[in-house]
Amino acid sequence: MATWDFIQKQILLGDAACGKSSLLVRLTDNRFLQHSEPTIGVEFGSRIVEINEGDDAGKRIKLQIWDTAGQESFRAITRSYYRGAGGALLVFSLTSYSSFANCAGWLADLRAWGEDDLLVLLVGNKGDVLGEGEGAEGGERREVEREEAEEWAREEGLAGYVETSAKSGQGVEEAFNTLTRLVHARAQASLASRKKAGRGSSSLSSAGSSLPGISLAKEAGSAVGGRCC
Ligand SMILES: Nc1nc2c(ncn2[C@@H]2O[C@H](COP(=O)(O)OP(=O)(O)OP(=O)(O)O)[C@@H](O)[C@H]2O)c(=O)[nH]1
Ligand SMILES: [Mg+2]
Repeated sequence: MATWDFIQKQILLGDAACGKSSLLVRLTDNRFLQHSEPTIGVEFGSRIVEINEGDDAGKRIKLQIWDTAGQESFRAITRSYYRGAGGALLVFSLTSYSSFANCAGWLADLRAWGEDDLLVLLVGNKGDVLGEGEGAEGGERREVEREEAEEWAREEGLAGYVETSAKSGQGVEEAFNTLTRLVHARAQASLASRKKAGRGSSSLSSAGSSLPGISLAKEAGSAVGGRCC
């Protein structure tokens, strides 16, 4: 039976048709849907990520991923899922400049409705259609240069920028793993400083509500301790 030591919530957001659901399906099922349907409201996926360094090396994080609809008409619903997320993958398509330009609006939304210390990873998807990298098919023009995306991510203080292909799988694991480990490290640092300030133990009993994206340690669905992520 699958066990985990920590739980973390992440959200996927960005313009319609940039490939959010395809990234999730690639991560959770390792397959690609050529004709993926637009998401209605929100969908959910889950995956275990192992921590590879630091004090918690070898421990497992159960990642809960909420995949939101890019269509404007669902905005009120999808915003309600931002709460409690420790990480967000802000996705655009490398073949659509407008989907990149719209990331500013998505980020403003996240800042208005998400947790204060939410970590955001910028993701440029559909790398395979550019004729670059492993599994690339070519045929479409790159409309967003890597440098521009990296610079914007830096200016906005985001956790970083990665390029992916849900079709070939390139960069997908890296994107989710990177964000998960960064959120975990930040949560642990925050926990340590709270403990130092003498407020650690009491705030841990509220199942992750005190720190974004984290919750009590669990084993096979039942709480086994009071440790936070
Ligand atoms: N070539 C290529 N096509 C992709 C990739 N990711 C997604 N697509 C295609 O792009 C279309 C939209 O993908 P979705 O994953 O449904 O997009 P979405 O962002 O979830 O869209 P909404 O749910 O409407 O917000 C589908 O036809 C996918 O097959 C990719 O990495 N490469
Ligand atoms: Mg979708």
